[in-house]
Amino acid sequence: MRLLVTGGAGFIGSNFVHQTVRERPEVQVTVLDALTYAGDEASLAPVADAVTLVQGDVADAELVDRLVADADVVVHFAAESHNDNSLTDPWPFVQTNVVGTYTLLEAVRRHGVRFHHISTDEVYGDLELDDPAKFTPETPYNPSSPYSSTKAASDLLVRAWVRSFGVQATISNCSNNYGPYQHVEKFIPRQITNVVDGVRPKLYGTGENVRDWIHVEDHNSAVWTIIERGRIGETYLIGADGEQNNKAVVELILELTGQPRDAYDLVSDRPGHDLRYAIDSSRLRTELGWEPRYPSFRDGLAATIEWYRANEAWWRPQKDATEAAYAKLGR
Ligand code: NAD
Ligand code: TDX
Repeated sequence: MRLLVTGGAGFIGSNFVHQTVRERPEVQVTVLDALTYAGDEASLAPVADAVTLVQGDVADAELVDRLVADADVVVHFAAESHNDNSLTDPWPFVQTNVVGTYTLLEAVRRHGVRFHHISTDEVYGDLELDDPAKFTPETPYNPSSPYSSTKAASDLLVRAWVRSFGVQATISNCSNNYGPYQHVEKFIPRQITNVVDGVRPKLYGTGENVRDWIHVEDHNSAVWTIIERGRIGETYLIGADGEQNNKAVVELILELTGQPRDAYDLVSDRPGHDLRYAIDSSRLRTELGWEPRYPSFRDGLAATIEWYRANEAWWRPQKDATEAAYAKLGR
C-alpha cells in the first residue's frame, strides 16, 4: 500500500507515521506537510529512513494532484489545530482546513483514491457539565470556534463529495489526544513544561471544563481500523471514556511531578470556551471491533510527563514564543 499522510510532521500525524512504520512495514509512507510552526521534521527523525517527507501545502493543487496520483490511500491530518490561535487569526484555519480539504477531495476524485478524513468532536459543540449525554454520529453539528467551524465545514465537504461524486471516503471525529510530540501550546504539554520550568500551571476560567482524553496511540489504532474495515461514507466517533475536568488533570500533573496539588493559577477564560466534550464510540467498538489499548489516563499521563522530561531538546525551541503569545492574551 502506498499511503499519503498529510500533516504527518504534526502531533497526531507523526505518531501515526511512527505506529505505521512499526506495525505495518509493508506500507510505503509519504508525508505531505507544510512544516508550519506546528510541524517539525524532528518528530519524524526516528523513522526518517522509512518515510518520504515532502514539504508543501495541502492547498497547492498541482503538488497535491501529483502526490495523490501516486497513492492508494490518503489520510488527511493536516490542519490548523489550535482554538486559541483561531480566535486571534481565523484566516489560516479557513485556508488550510476548508480550502486544503477541498483541494485533496478534488484530487482523490480525479484519481479514484481512498480518503480518510481526520476530524474532531468539537464539530458537535459542547454539552452541559451535568448532562449524562455523549456525542453520537447523529448529534447535530453546532461548532463554537473558528477552528471547530472550519473542521465542521471540511467534514461536510467530505460527505458531499461521497454523495455527489462517489468519492471513497470515511470520516473520524476524535476527542482530545495526549501523548508525545504534542506542541507546547496545547493544555497538557503546556502545563508539564511549565512545571519543568518552575512555572505554575494555568487553568482557564474555573478549571471546570471537561475534556474526554484519549492516548494518541489509541486514536491512531482506530484510524487504521477504519482504513481497513470502515464502511465508505460512514462517520466514526473515536473516544476512550476518558472524561476529566481540567482542574483534575492539572492536579494529577502536579501530583505526578511531586508538587503540591494546589500549586496552579486560575487565569482569564477562553472566549466561547466549550464546557464539555464526551464521545460515545460504540459504533466503532461494536461494528469494527476496536478497543483502546491505553485505558489508564494516569499511566498514560505519567509516561507523557517522562517523555517531555527526556525530550526537552524537542520542545524547548517552541516554549518561549508560545508563552509570549499567551502573555499577550493575559493567559
Ligand atoms: P498539529 O497542529 O500538531 O499538526 C498539524 C500538522 O499539519 C503540522 O505538522 C502542520 O505543519 C501541518 N499543516 C498545517 N497547515 C498545513 C498545510 N496548509 N499544508 C500541509 N500541512 C499543513 O495538529 P494535531 O493535533 O496533530 O491534529 C491533527 C488532526 O487531528 C487535525 O485535523 C485536527 O483537527 C485533528 N484532531 C486533533 C485532536 C487533538 O486533540 N489534537 C483531536 C481530534 C482531532
Ligand atoms: O493553558 C491552558 N489552560 C487551560 O485551562 C490551555 C492551553 C488550555 N486550557 C483548557 C482549554 C480546554 O478546556 O484546557 C482544555 C484543553 O485545551 P486545548 O489543549 O487547547 O484543547 P481543546 O481546545 O480542547 O482542543 C483540542 O481537542 C480537540 C485540540 O487542540 C483540537 O485540535 C481538537 O480538535
